Amino acid sequence: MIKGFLFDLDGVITDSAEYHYRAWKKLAEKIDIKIDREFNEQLKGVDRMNSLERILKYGNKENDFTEQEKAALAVEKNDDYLTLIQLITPEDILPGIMELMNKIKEHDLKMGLTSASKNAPFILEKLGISEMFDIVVDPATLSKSKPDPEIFLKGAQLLGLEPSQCIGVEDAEAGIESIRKAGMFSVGVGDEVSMRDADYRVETTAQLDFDKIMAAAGK
Ligand code: B16
Ligand code: MG
Repeated sequence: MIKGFLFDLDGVITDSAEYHYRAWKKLAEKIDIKIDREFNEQLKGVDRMNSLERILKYGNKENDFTEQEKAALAVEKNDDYLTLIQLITPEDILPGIMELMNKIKEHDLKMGLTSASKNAPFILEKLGISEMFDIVVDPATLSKSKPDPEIFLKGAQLLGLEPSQCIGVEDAEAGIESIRKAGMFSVGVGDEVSMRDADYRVETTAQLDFDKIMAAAGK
């Protein structure tokens, strides 16, 4: 029986995925690497340092920087990202998300946040929805990035639930893999190709419907 939902943040609750893309694109251009939206799909859900490594590899520059230089590049990207997310307001909650979260609360189910982003608590504050979450997994406490299941397993544990009692909601390929490996029912938001492994898929968050999701998960 389903007793809780675990939500990804970027690309599911709000479109901060777009800000990550813009900040990475700017940084990549500075070091002569051109990235596009198609490549960006591979960065979604992947933590900061691993995202940088993927960009460097994509530009054949994986051996061009020292660890210290890489750390500085990651800081530069994050500073840009922080500037972009200052402007987030409750109006930036994606369509359908408040309705879904309200239904979850009405049914007395638990709710947790399983975002790889170290900036997630700040964004929840900006969106005005921090208090809706029973738990927020701190990615700094994890040893492995999505697609490893660690973050979703930790989320279930903090909620006091078995993984099989949880539904995970994601927009990233790495995130869906993480949910599935954790042994949870996965809800994917996105196109058919990137969400091909999701147990249940919607094209956009506006189509997220509590009753349909629960029916698909077999309650
Ligand atoms: P930060 P999610 C992920 O968040 C993003 O999808 C990914 O693009 C980003 O690199 C990662 O968080 C780390 O974010 O640099 O803010 O710590 O999708 O898991 O909510
Ligand atoms: Mg995401």
